[in-house]
Amino acid sequence: MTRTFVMVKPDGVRRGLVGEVIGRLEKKGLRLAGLKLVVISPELAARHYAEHRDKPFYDELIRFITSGPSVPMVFAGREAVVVARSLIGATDPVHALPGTLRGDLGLAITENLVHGSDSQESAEREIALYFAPEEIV
Ligand SMILES: Nc1nc2c(ncn2[C@@H]2O[C@H](COP(=O)(O)OP(=O)(O)O)[C@@H](O)[C@H]2O)c(=O)[nH]1
Ligand SMILES: [Mg+2]
Repeated sequence: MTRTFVMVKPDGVRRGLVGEVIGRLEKKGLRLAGLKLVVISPELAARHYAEHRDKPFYDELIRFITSGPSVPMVFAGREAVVVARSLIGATDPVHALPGTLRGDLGLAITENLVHGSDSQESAEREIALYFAPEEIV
């Protein structure tokens, strides 16, 4: 049993797609183990996306991710990191396959609905950024 970090980004919250994202992950069999609604500060955004600091899209990404409430979550289950990434789909919704969240529900690359950790190490780092241990059940 492993856990992963998933977050509905501000576009997903604005569009009323929180329930859709949670529903798909739950129906697959992942268990919701932590959830909150937060407006991410620029400081937290910079820590979350530190790996992208030098990318041309960084400033736009930080502006977007701090632009309104997000829904950070922890999901647990068998191979949770891989399963969540596969349900989310490719980074660019143009290439995300139908049946995935990004493939079915959007077209923009920065505003691509949902974040999912890309490895077990990233998952533990990201969970710790958003949740205190007692907030995960
Ligand atoms: N505008 C723009 N945004 C990007 C690009 N690549 C990634 N992003 C944004 O930055 C986030 C983080 O990128 P990355 O870790 O590579 O993708 P993810 O793990 O699939 O979310 C993505 O989810 C997008 O919101 C890009 O080439 N252009
Ligand atoms: Mg990533």
